[in-house]
Amino acid sequence: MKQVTYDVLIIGGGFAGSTAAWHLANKGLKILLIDSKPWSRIGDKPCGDAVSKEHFDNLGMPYPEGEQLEQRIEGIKLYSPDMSTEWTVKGEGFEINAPAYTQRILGEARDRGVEVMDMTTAMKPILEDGFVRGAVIFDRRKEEQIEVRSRMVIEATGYSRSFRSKLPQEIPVSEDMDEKDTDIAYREVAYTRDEIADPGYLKIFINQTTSPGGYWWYFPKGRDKVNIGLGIQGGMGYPSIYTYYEKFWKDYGADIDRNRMIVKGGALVPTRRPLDTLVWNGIIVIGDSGYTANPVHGGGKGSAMISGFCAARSTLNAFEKGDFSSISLWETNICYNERYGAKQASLELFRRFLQKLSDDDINYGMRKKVIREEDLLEASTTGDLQLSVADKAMRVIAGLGKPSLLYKLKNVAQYMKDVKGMYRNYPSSPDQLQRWRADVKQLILEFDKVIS
Ligand code: FDA
Ligand code: PGT
Repeated sequence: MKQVTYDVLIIGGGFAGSTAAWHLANKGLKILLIDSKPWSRIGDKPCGDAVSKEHFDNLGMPYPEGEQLEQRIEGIKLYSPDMSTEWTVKGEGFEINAPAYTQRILGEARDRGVEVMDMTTAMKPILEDGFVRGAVIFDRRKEEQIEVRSRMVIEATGYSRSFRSKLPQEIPVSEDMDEKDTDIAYREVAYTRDEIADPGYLKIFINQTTSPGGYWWYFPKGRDKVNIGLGIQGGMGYPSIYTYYEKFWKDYGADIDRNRMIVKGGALVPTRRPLDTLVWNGIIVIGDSGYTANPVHGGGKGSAMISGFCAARSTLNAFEKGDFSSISLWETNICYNERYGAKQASLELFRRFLQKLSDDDINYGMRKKVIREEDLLEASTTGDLQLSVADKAMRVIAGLGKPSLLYKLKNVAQYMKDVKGMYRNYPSSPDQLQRWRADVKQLILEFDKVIS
């Protein structure tokens, strides 16, 4: 078999992998990025395509422009199940053309020296002395297997987790997930018959009947094009996602012309805290494969970028030290958890709570502003649901007269705070991981009992 050697092998060129490549390019390392897709389809995966502007600012990444940008976003409108309450959350963002933007980022990385092989799949890891030392890959253009030896592998295979799932179980980054910690999501992008009235706003419709454990969305891509779809919780034995789509699409997007469809498709969204560790000897896992999406709204492109940035930073440091062990790469976890992971843990609990609410609870909660829109924004931006908010909510709920899951809100806020505290005390080295992980699991078990 042909053998080649690189410093870094990046597997997957989606938002996570291409961001890592972009930040690593031109830094004196020999880098290979591979993706199973042909170049023209890189970045093309089922997605709502909405990304907050802040992520680009925080990471020094270029804004989408030209064909990469389909609509500037000014905020999100959130609708209660009975449609009687509309909340508006202000915030700048972009509705992007994901393939165009991803190919731009990857193209810039390639221009600055990163080698890119499309139509090439990582088949299996090369493992030696407990270290990941590369991968056997298959190049579909030349129909040949190649052994790629590298000091480091950055695993960015998306929700398929197709590389890290082949690692032995004793390597912590092989950790699997519970299907209930996912949403199954499906979307169509199509032209509309009428002009969209306020294309600057993303619309999110919460309804446990039409999208149990998730929501419907209507994300404009200009005045006459829209990305419309829904998520439902995985592992619950619900009917297929298509059944829901076919049954309810007219409730949310009556104006779409399905004869003028541009693209359709579905995929999984992880809705949990990140992998307990994103690194092990010789490997960093990023993006959906590392469960980096936001547990409450399912958006994962911004946090995939954060994880790519953190991976690049610690990879550069590892090369400076000449040490690719889990201890050396550990700072990836610290970097990611500080920037997003701790908030995810807190929002995982919030998500578990929200998914148990009935439509009546949500109608009531939104109408009476048990939580106000700014509190929801604050919670989904920082992961903090203030206890003062929960206190106020208790006073509102006191007038409710019937027992409700909403009564548990104060407990929920406390647990969210506690789990964030645990992430603030994230282990400083791998040897403390097992203990910490057991504590986090214990807290989640306890929380589930409280809200059951
Ligand atoms: P991504 O899946 O993009 O990339 C992985 C890449 O790895 C792919 O290109 C694949 O071909 C490649 N690959 C996999 N295995 C390989 C192998 N063995 N060898 C070589 N290549 C391999 N997020 C958001 O921010 N805003 C939104 O509006 C939405 N909406 C939304 C809707 C729907 C329907 C879904 C399913 C998801 C969303 N998300 C979202 C989530 C978002 O799409 C997701 O979090 C990111 O795209 C994840 O980016 P990654 O780079 O991690 O994976
Ligand atoms: C309830 C479980 C839901 C499970 C998930 C469903 C999966 C569906 C499929 C995924 C579709 C993805 C849509 C992505 C939307 C992007 C939203 C967005 O960009 O949000 C911004 C940015 O957040 P960020 O975390 O990326 O960045 C933070 C910061 O900018 C950078 O540090 C923030 O805006 C919001 O968060 C608005 C709130 C959205 C809430 C979604 C609905 C939740 C349901 C709430 C019910 C409330 C009821 C209360 C009653 C008490």
